[in-house]
Amino acid sequence: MNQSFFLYIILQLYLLIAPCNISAQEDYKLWLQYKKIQDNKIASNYQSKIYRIYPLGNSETIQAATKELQQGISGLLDRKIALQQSTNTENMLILGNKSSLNEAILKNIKNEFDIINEEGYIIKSIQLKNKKHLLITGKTDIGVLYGVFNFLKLLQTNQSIENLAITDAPKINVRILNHWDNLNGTIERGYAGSSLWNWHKLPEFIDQRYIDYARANASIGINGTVLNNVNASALILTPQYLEKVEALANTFRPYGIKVYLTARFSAPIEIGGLKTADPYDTEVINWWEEKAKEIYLRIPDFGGFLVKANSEGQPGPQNYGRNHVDGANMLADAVAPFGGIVMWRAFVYSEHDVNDRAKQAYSEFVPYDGQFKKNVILQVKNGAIDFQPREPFHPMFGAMPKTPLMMEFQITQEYLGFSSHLVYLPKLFQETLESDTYQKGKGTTVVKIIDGSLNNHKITGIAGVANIGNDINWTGHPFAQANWYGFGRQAWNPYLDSETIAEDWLRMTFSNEENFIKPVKEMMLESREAIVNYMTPLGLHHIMDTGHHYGPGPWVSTLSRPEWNPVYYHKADTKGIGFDRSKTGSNATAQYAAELAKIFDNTASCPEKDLLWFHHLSWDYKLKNGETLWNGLALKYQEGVNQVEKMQTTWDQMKNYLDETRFKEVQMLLNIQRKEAKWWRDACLLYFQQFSGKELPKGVEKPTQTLNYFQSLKFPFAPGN
Ligand code: GCV
Repeated sequence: MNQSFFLYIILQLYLLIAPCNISAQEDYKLWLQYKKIQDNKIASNYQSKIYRIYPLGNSETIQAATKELQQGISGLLDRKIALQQSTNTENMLILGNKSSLNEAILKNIKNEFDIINEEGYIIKSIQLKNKKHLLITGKTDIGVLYGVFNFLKLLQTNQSIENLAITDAPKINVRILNHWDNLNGTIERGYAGSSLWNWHKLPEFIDQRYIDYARANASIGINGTVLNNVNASALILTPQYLEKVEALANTFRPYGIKVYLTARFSAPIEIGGLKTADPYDTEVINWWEEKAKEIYLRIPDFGGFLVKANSEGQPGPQNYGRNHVDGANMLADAVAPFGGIVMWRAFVYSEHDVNDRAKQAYSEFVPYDGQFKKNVILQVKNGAIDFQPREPFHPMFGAMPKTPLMMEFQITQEYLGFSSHLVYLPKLFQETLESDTYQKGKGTTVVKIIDGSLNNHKITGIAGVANIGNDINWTGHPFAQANWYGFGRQAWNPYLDSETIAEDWLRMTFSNEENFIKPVKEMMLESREAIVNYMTPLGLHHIMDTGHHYGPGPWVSTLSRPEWNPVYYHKADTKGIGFDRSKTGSNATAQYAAELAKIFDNTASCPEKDLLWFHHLSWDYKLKNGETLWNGLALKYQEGVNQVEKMQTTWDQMKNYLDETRFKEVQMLLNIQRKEAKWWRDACLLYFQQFSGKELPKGVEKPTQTLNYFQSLKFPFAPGN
């Protein structure tokens, strides 16, 4: 082979591989793309205002902040940016915490430090000896790092950097991801590959992904991570694993991320050799105290424990005749000397309790209001069943004023199409946060309980069950990255509008072109309602197939626990459909404030989106638009399918704004979504039709298969199970 032919072959091979690689890297970079700014006017304006970086201090966090600025600016402005330790030249980017600032710099600050907290930041245009500079500061180095990411966001989203005077601080203290990762590398309800944590190679091998994970989280203000599944293995608390946890904690620390672990309640027996895990037993108490000491010796800023106890077969204090307060307080005492907290989950329901499952957590926990130690926070899922496409807010949020409650959202899409469906979850999160509990009259929304402002709680928190795995794009679906991003932004500021977040994410991840932003943002904002429509419209819930939760299964009725069966939830019969939770039924409505109970109890005032959650209604019941319930339900299912088709049309028009691979990826995924939306529509309508005995209304497409066919489908290896 002559040399030029050889080079030609190499070039062809490169061209074949290169586009995929570039795009794979783009997927990997999440919203931290730092692509060259396309608009020359904007770019040259930034060029003229940013000369060099002047970092004050040399902590690992300041080093990370400096490096991020260098990386960001060199990408966005397509030039290297050097460091310089002086302000003799104009347009320096000065970064450092409050104590590192000299008098001259401090003179530029008014009351900004008084209005931010320890994690807050200030970005300000300042003058020193008549020279203009930009200052990024905070009370702590972490605040500075947050400021840097937010300054870069300004550039990424093409905002003005003229006369800047920005202050911002998180409204929630514990902004945390819950990984449901198992030590064997699998992830419960994980749809983006295996666990990111390579326990086998830790502690020696620090994967670059751990650092990029920390960068991504810091960029949106996430400051904690629970590394392992709430269905916990006690082994994580053994020295063999704690050494690995320590390595991760050291990696995340410069980015302000604290590590937490789940605590298996029976660990004193399983790894401690004790005969009991009774929280009243002195040996057990000592064991946990010693374990806490051992952990804090390795990880001085260890965050604390997350516990799932006496729920779905997990051990807990009730195994010993004790209660949740006894269990939580015992662990809280163990970590209190080190400043640790206990996040105790309220996700409990029992097969032995004949009451409506939606009522059980409230009944169990509300009587304990005010009895938990100061460093305990109850972690409550957004709704009373389990992360459904739509649930009314969990009544516990309105009922425990003396106890700090933290929100648990699910970012991974267990019940929302796994990582095949495009669903923008911040819309769902916002709906819950904005719900009015009426705890102290109108306007006492869930968000005011979560941020501690209503009842003056010091510990506040929001947790998101992570959707992150070792897929190249981290989350399985390129748009699922928006759910990770959005969760972080809402955890930082739970009052933020999901539309603003979607727009920022699109600009940072894909493009600043208005013709791209507008339609794709609309598509994202509508996507949550679309999935509700094609899966569980009008308040239906928990009608997915068994075990793996993939696809429809409203017919499932044979599981050992009644409340695991979809028939328990929809209660379809010849008379009608829906779960009567009003005062004529399970009376779950009574767990809400009286004003709200009244609204939910009455079919005329109950929001139609929650109708069948609270009421069992006849197939002929008249909806607000004049349609019968049967026709309305069928039309909603069809609307969901139509919405997905509209999403496809929108996406197909976006080709020119995107790299080929990401464009195609989303296109293929939307195809799956349309197919599965139809599957949901057809399977559910054929099944419910057996009870309604009615024809499908005009406008609803004929089913593609028979009910028998849909019932015969099996998915033995569905992911995440
Ligand atoms: C971690 C649901 C999920 C389980 C999950 C549980 C929980 O039941 O299906 O996989 O277990 O919620 O939140 O504890």
